[in-house]
Amino acid sequence: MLKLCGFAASNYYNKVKMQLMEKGVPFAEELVWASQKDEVLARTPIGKVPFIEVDGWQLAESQPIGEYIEEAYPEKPLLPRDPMARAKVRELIEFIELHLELVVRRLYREAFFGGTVSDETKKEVERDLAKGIRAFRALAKFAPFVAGAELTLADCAAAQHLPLVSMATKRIYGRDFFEDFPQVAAYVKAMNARPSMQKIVEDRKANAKLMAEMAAKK
Ligand SMILES: N[C@@H](CCC(=O)N[C@@H](CS)C(=O)NCC(=O)O)C(=O)O
Repeated sequence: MLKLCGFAASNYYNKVKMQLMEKGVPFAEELVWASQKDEVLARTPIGKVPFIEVDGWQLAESQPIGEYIEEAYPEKPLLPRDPMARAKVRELIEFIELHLELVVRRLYREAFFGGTVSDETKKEVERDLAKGIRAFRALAKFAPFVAGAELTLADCAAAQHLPLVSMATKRIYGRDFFEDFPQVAAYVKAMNARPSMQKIVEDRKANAKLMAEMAAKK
């Protein structure tokens, strides 16, 4: 059986988990923390999660993992058949991850982990996020799903990453950078009502609690 490895507070882990649940693919989970320890690097070459293990293979990076799952489990596809429609879904994922999530990630240390981020970084993130949000606005459909009428892999990514943009910008700048793009909050609410997301949110909370307990013991 396919094994999903990582931790439930990870948005990239949950991107894959949502895909598996939405498709009804049976899977097991193993709690693995991101790490540079040899035993972790032996399973995921840059020490990041998620990775999957299947039939003796290990595969890292959520996007190739997602593409593998689509090909290995073609029932209930989360990529459209039409080549351009498929490419547009992948384009949205790239924009959400490269130009929103990876930009806002630079704030997480202060927004979520009790650290600090320099004023210079905050200014750079503000500038880069404005560009990323403008691009995302031009691409996102919310009709009702992020790429159009059907649930796709782009929703598995968007449902995890978009709330982080709102949460982190609220904490760092005192305002949600999506505040004048109300379709985002309505979309996140609708996605959170799906059984897959309810399970993800429940597991994420339990994992975050475990992380807090571990941090308190250090
Ligand atoms: N591009 C990677 C990103 C994965 C990622 O950044 N995972 C985080 C957890 S959400 C991680 O492992 N961080 C540890 C690190 O950066 O060393 C993917 O799509 O899987």
